[in-house]
Amino acid sequence: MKEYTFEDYKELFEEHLMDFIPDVDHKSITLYDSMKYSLSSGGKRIRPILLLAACDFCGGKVEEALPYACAIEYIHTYSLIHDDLPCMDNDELRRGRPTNHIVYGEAMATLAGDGLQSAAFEAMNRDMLLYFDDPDALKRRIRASYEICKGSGCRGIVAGQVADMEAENKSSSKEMLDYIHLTKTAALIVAAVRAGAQLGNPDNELLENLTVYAENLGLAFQICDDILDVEGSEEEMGKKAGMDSVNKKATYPGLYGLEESKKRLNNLTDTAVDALSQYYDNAEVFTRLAKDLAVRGK
Ligand code: GRG
Repeated sequence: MKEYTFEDYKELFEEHLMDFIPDVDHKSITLYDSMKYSLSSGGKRIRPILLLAACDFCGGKVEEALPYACAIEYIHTYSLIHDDLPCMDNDELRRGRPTNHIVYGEAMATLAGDGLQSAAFEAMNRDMLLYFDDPDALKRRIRASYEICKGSGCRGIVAGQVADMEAENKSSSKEMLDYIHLTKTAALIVAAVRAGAQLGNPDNELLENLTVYAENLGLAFQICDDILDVEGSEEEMGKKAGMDSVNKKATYPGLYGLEESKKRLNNLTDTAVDALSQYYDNAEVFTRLAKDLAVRGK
C-alpha cells in the first residue's frame, strides 16, 4: 500500500483539480474561464490535503476521496472570490494575482463563486450515485458530504462572514472574536478533516481526536493570518497586507496585541499536535502542517 507524504497528496490533488468542474456549454465559456482562473491560481490546498490525509489515516482509499477533496477546494475558492468582492472586503489581489472581479467584473465573479459552489455539491452527489448497491460505502459518503455542507453553510463560513462583517468598526469581545474565527476559518478546516475521516472507518475516539486537532489548527490558522496581515509581506501572503486595520476588522493582534497572539498561536499548535500524539509517526502529515503554520506566524 502506498504511503503518501504531504507533497504526494498535493500532487495527486493538483492532477485532479479540474475533474469535477462540469463541461459548460461553449456559450457560457466566460463562466468556465472565470472559475478556472481562481481555482488554478495556486492556493496552498490545505483543506483538500487534510481531507485526503484524514481519509488515509482512517483506512479509506485516498483516490476515492478526490470528489470530496475537490468539493472542499471549490467551496473554499468560491468563498475567497465572494470575500474579495467590493461589497465585502473589496480586495484587488488574491493568491498573488488580481482578484476575480478585477479580471472578469463583479457580476461574473459572483456567478463564478456560485458555479464553484454548485460544482462542489454536484461532484459529491455524482459520486454518491455510484454507490447505491453498497450501503456502507454510500453511508460514508453521505456523512462526508454532510460535514462539508455543514462547514460551508449558515452555521459555518457564511455565519463567520456575517459575524466578521458586523464586527467591523466596533470593539469586539474575546468571545465574539473566537466565534468569528471558529466559524469563518476553523469550520471548513474541521469539515475537511471530519469529511476525510468519514470516508474511512474511524472509531469515535479517533474521530474526536481528529476533531480536536482540526479545531485548534483552524483557530491557529486564522491567528497566523491575522499576524501576517500585520507583519507579513504582500509576496508572502499573495494578497495585500495591512488590510485588516484598513477595514477595521476584529483580529487577534487588534484585541490581544502581537506578543499574546503569538503565544496563543503556539498554544493552539501544541494542543493540535497533542491531540494526535498517541498515533506517533503515523500522524506526521498533520503535525508537520500544524508546526509549519506556527513557524509562518512567528
Ligand atoms: C462565505 C463569502 C464567504 C466567506 C467565508 C473564507 C471566508 C469566509 C472569507 C475569506 C477571507 C478569509 C481571510 C478567511 C479566513 C480563512 C483564511 C485564512 C482563508 C485563506 O485560506 P488559505 O490561506 O488560502 O488556505 P489559499 O489561497 O492558500 O487557498
